[in-house]
Amino acid sequence: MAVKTIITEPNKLLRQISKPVESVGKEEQQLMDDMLDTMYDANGIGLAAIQIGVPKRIIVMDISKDEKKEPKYFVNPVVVNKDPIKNTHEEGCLSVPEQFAEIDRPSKCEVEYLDYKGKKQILMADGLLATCIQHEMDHLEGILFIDYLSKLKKSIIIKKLSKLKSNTAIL
Ligand code: GNR
Ligand code: NI
Repeated sequence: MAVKTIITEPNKLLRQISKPVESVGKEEQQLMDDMLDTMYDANGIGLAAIQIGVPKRIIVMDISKDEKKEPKYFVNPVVVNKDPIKNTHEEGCLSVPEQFAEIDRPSKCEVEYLDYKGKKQILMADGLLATCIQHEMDHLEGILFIDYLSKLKKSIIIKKLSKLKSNTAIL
């Protein structure tokens, strides 16, 4: 159990394509525990392994609002079906701090994955769950939500983040 440092844009690591996990063992479970700690510590609702520098196809999520935690673990997730109807949701990202934008994505999707115990599962997601799982699966491909914005909007955000980084470097 440990809180890790979340990598922020601009950083080439975030652009890596994550590799499939061969099996869910102790090492992967330890990683999922650390990812969940890191996600809760940062008040996020999802986290992909690459955000803490590990290029493995592993995601943790918890979209529950109340105190009762409902962690979800996704290893090697694959979208097997998506709704042609799109839904717009305001997105943020722990790797793109303090920036938000409305992003269109399929409103529903079906995802196949392995759970914490390595058991094959299928999930039908809609609403925030669908938005979040698609945002996280983008991380596995090195894609960030700002990639869907116009070149201008994206460059403004990256400039802000670079500035933010150079300021924190002095402190
Ligand atoms: O905490 C997060 N909130 C969020 C809100 C709307 C859409 C996606 C997300 S995911 C984000 C955490 C994160 O960066 N995961 O990769
Ligand atoms: Ni993110």
